Amino acid sequence: MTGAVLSIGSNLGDSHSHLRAAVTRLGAYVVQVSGVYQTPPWGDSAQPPYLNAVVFVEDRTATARDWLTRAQACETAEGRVRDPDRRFGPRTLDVDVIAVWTDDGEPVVAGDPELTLPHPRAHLRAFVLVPWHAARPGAELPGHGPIAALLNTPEVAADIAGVTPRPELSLESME
Ligand code: A4P
Ligand code: MG
Repeated sequence: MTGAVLSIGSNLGDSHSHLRAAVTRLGAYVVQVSGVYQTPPWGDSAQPPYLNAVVFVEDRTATARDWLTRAQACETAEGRVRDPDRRFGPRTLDVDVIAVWTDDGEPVVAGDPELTLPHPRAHLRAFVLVPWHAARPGAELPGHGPIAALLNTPEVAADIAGVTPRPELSLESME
């Protein structure tokens, strides 16, 4: 069994609908969904704000690689088009595997460029950490410690003011 935290984000098209579609596609694996937040674009500021949330998933048989496959299937289903010249550019749906744990609670650590775990930029991203912390205040990002502490690092703290809860766009009823 593995549990995982997935980050879902969108800033093209009907973003709320793309997030809903991701939660629906993940289906029975979903054990909890964070609130939805409007977030400033990270890494490439010349694009609209995003809607972001995190999804907590579990599956008795999934490997870490299965979570990446499922994440990418969600992106493809929402018409995600990759622009090789614009790495952090706008997208209908981004689903990243933030961290994976085996059933004994051990985090999966991997340096493979195809699947790096924990996600190499998660500790820098208010759009991941704010929803995660709000949903699970005691959580830790493997290798980086408590999320509560990461929210106080300069890189993350600078972005927090721009992260706005959008409770009217809740995904929770879909669990
Ligand atoms: N990859 C390696 N590790 C992982 C992982 N843990 N999770 C590989 C997901 N993918 C992982 O991904 C590029 C490569 O990373 C793939 O080959 C995958 O196997 P991609 O999906 O082709 O392209 P991408 O999504 O543009 O990836 P990139 O460059 O890693 O960007 P990010 O990190 O996904 O950032 N701002 C806000 N506010 N909210 C957002 O959601 N998202 C991004 C995308 C930028 N800015 C954002 C947001
Ligand atoms: Mg991605």
